[in-house]
This record gives sequence, structure tokens and C-alpha cells, in this order.
Amino acid sequence: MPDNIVVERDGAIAVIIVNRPKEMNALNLATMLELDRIIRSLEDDQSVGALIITGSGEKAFVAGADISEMADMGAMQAKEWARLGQQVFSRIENFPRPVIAAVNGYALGGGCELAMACDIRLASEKAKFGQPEVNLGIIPGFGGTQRLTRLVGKGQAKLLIFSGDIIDAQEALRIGLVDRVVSADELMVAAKALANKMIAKAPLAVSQAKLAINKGVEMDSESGYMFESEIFGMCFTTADQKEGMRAFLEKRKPVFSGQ
Ligand code: CO8
Repeated sequence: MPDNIVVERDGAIAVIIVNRPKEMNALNLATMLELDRIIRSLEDDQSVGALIITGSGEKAFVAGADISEMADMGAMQAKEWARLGQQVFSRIENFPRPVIAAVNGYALGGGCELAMACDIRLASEKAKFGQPEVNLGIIPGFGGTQRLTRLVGKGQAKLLIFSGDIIDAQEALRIGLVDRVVSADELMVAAKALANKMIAKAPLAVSQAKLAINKGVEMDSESGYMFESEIFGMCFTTADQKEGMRAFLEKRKPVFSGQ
């Protein structure tokens, strides 16, 4: 049986490839469970400094949840399927190290939602984005109504979700749905260069900054500032803070230990 998810290692980077190219990498239940298992195992693997998530083949990142599996679902089953997807995507969002989506083609429905669960979205100029669920009589169910609204604001989120429009990478960049657009040939090189740049920084500082942003955005500003100052103080208990500041003062490059 072919793997629905393939993991390739390149140094400290783990590249997760959704691998159902004939089905435009649509997420069926088996693929979602495989993704969950892989993310859990990578969480515990300290040799992994960053993840890149991408799709197999030329055309699609992920074209959504698998429609053939959903067509005959009842309400309870659909709700459970949505909850499972939400939990897996939250696990990706809260992965303790950086996660980059390298969006190589269609990122529709659950595919756009998967990209939004990543920290940073790098898109090929061929990438296309949309939440076309209303064409199927449903709404986004893997966190799209929440993450898209937080990323691009209510107006643009409603424009995309109510219209089902598919937008190109430049428009996605303009509204803030993606963070950088590169040529298709450069996508993986650019994603790996970005991952390696982050991996070279103080690892605890990067993961704590991620925590401060992800948790802080759910809080009122004052609680967010408090949370930030807690984490800021905690950084001063690390060897990497000592090393980073000492290296600056000694005019040399820091050597971080991740401690
Ligand atoms: N599910 C299942 N199969 C798919 C999907 C999908 N989402 N997308 C594409 N495929 C299949 C096609 O059926 C086709 O199969 P076959 O070769 O057997 O006919 C194959 O992939 C190739 O697709 P096309 O022939 O359609 O290729 P095109 O290049 O003409 O079009 C598109 C590419 C534009 C990506 C087109 O396939 C498309 O519109 N796909 C559907 C996109 C979509 O509607 N996505 C949203 C799905 S719903 C969703 O994601 C909700 C998430 C939350 C779920 C909550 C749980 C209840």
C-alpha cells in the first residue's frame, strides 16, 4: 500500500509530503491519521529543527478533504471528521518548532486550512487558494472560518468563504494569506533556506517566540503582554541567552546549544 504521507529528511529539516497526487492530495481519513501519527513522532524527535509541509506532484498542495469519502456522511460522522481534522491541524499549529507550508499548487478547502495551520506560508507563483466549500453545500470544517478570519480579517475571509472564489498566489500575498511568493522552481530551495535560517537561531528562543505569538493572539492585550514578559524572563535562565549576548559583545558568532 503506498504511503499517503512521505517524510524526507534534509539535515535538521523534515519535509512532509502529502502523497496522493492522483486525487490532488485530497485528505481522506487514512491520510489524516497518518499525518497525525507522523507529527506526534516528529514532536519528540529533537533532531528535527523545522518542518516543511508540501504536496506531491505539480498540480496540488492539497485540494481539500476527500469529497468521495464525505458525500454520504451523516451529521454526527461529519462533525467527528471535522473535529479530528481540527485537532490534527492544531497539533501542527502548536508544533514546538517552526513549520513552513511550501504551497506548490491548489490549496483548497482543507488544503488552505492545512497551510493556515503552518507558521509561514511560502507559495509558488502557480499556487492557488480558496475555501470553495459553499459549492458543496458545506462550510470550512478544519478551522478555516477561524484561522482565515484571524489571518486576513473578517471582510476578506467572508469574501473568500461566501464566494468560493479561487485566488492566485499574488492575490493571496496581497491579502496576507501567504507571506512570500517565489517561482515554482525555487519553492523548495527557498523553503529549506528559510527553515535553515530559523534552525540556526537559538532554538528555545524561536519555540518560545512561537508560543508567545500563538497563545498571546488568543488573549486580551494586557494578558498577552504579561505572558510575553513571563517568557522573556524565562529566556534569561537559558545558556543560549548567555551565549548569544556574550558572543555579541565579543564580536563573534554565537554557538547555540539549545539549552
Ligand atoms: N476530494 C476528492 N477527490 C478530489 C478532490 C477532493 N477534494 N479534488 C480533486 N479530486 C480528484 C478528482 O475527482 C479527480 O479524480 P478522477 O481523476 O478520478 O476524476 C482528480 O482528483 C483530478 O481532479 P480534476 O480532474 O478535477 O483536476 P482539474 O485540474 O480539472 O481540477 C481542482 C483541479 C480545481 C483542484 C478540482 O479537482 C477541484 O475543484 N477539486 C475540489 C476542490 C474542493 O472543493 N475542495 C474542498 C473540499 S471540501 C473540504 O476541504 C472541507 C474541509 C473540512 C471538512 C470537514 C469534515 C466534514
